[in-house]
Amino acid sequence: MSLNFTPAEKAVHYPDDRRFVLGLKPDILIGLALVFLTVVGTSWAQFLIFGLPEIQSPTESGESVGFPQWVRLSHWVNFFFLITIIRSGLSILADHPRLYWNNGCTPGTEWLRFTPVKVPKDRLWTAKDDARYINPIVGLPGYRHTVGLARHWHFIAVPFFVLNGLIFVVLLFNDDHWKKIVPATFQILPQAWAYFVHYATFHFPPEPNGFYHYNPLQQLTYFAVIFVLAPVAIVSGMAMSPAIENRFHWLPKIFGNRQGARSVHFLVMASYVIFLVVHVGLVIMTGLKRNMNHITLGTDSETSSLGIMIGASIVGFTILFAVFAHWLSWKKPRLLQGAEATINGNLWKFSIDRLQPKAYYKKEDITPFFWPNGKIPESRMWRKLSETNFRDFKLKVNGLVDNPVELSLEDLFALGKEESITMHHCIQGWSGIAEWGGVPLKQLIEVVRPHPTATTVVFYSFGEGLYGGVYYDTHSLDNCLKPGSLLAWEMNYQPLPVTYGAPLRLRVENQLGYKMVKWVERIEFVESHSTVGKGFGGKNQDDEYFDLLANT
Ligand SMILES: Nc1nc2c(c(=O)[nH]1)N[C@H]1C(S)=C(S)[C@@H](COP(=O)(O)O)O[C@H]1N2
Ligand SMILES: [Mo]
Repeated sequence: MSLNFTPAEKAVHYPDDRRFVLGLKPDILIGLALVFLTVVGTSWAQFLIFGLPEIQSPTESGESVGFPQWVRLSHWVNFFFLITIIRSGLSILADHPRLYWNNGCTPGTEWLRFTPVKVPKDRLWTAKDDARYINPIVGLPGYRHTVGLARHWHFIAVPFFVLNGLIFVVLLFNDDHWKKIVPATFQILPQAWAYFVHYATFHFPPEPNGFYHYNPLQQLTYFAVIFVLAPVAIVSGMAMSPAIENRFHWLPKIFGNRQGARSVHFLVMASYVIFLVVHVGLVIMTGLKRNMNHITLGTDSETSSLGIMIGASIVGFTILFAVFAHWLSWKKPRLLQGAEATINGNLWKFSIDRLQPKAYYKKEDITPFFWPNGKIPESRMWRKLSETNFRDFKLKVNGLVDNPVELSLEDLFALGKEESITMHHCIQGWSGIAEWGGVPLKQLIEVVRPHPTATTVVFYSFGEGLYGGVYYDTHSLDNCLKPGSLLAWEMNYQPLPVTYGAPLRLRVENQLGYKMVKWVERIEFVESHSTVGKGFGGKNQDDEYFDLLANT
């Protein structure tokens, strides 16, 4: 399928520089190599000195035999959604191809990066400049800077993945089937090690028939995938949401901080991929026919090829779906945007969007680095204003209000100032903590007195969006009235620098960064976002299919 990118789209999505590199911090690489060598070396030492450890034949009984229908079904449903989640996750990751353990995402401190680029210090290098290309066969939808659509796939698949997992776990404990997966005694550990020594020294251990028992290492692994990887994926994912992070500070702290949660989320994905490769490898090597009959038909036949055929069809379906998803992403992106708004947008609107952000960061938490984003305005008007330090700047506030006003910076200063230290969450994945000082939107709203019909506030920028046209975004009146919603002229106790949005930039906490318009020119109160721009609630929503509500 040809995508016929316009030159502007090609520059964003299919740039000339499509190199992929994997940069792991040397000390982490050495650490990983040491762990690997120690474990495998110990296995070899044991084998060479004492011989292969003895494998006990399983003695437990009373387990449920075979693979009931719900196990087989949820296994394949899980496979399907896992693939979708991993592929879309990789596309999201490529939009900020660096992983850190610090909140400020200082370039150079990443423990893992997927870009050859060293962030230049002598010129403006925005987070959008930093996004990387990912092959659309690997990522969904792939290419470069497709985070809006990638998130739709990710978040549409997640509820199904979680629901399927919950149903599986409930049914697991509904009868004796859990005994097949949950280890009953610590005795399993030495036996799992015995199996590991076999594999690590290239000996095939005697494999029990999985229809009746798993081998101890296999059992432990399945247990960990279900009861460790999945919950950690869910919790670390939730910890990245600005609305959740702002209210439940302890959640990202489980992982050190918000970037720790992001790193762990990645490590879970990597573990899933490693599991998938080893799992499929062992399924093939330990009797493909029989194993496939177990997991598709629920029979223990050694001869029938039907299981393989069904399994291959499911894999084929997953591949076909990937082709369909590619088509949908590029030909019907609004459909995806709409589906996400219907499924998750509504869910957020009535749950986490209602949370009140709490200000819990202190001056010491301010990060030494803060990625910039967006295009500095190029209009003559803004340049002229900026050259004279915005002396002649007048913020126009109008629309459905009783008292439309035009306010100079002096007028705004006189309205009162509030400070807040908050974490900024960019949709691309990076974060930063800064102090913002400015007039609370609440104050401004009291001055202009919106009509009862005004539910939405539009913030227009002097600057343009990625593909040209005025940058703007909209917020519900409710969110503008929340604590921390400011029109800021101060950043980290200094006048707001041009790069970060002078003369005024918006702060509305609980939302992602793209909702925080920089270089604000005017404000308008309207009945609905659908009458502004292309009608999707903001420049990025119009042009890049981002979400109207950005709580996650
Ligand atoms: N006018 C304008 N405002 C904008 C943007 C932009 O492109 N143009 N980018 C948004 C995005 S995606 C982010 S993450 C933040 C970045 O703010 P910062 O540069 O202070 O980090 O600004 C937001 N406001
Ligand atoms: Mo952003």
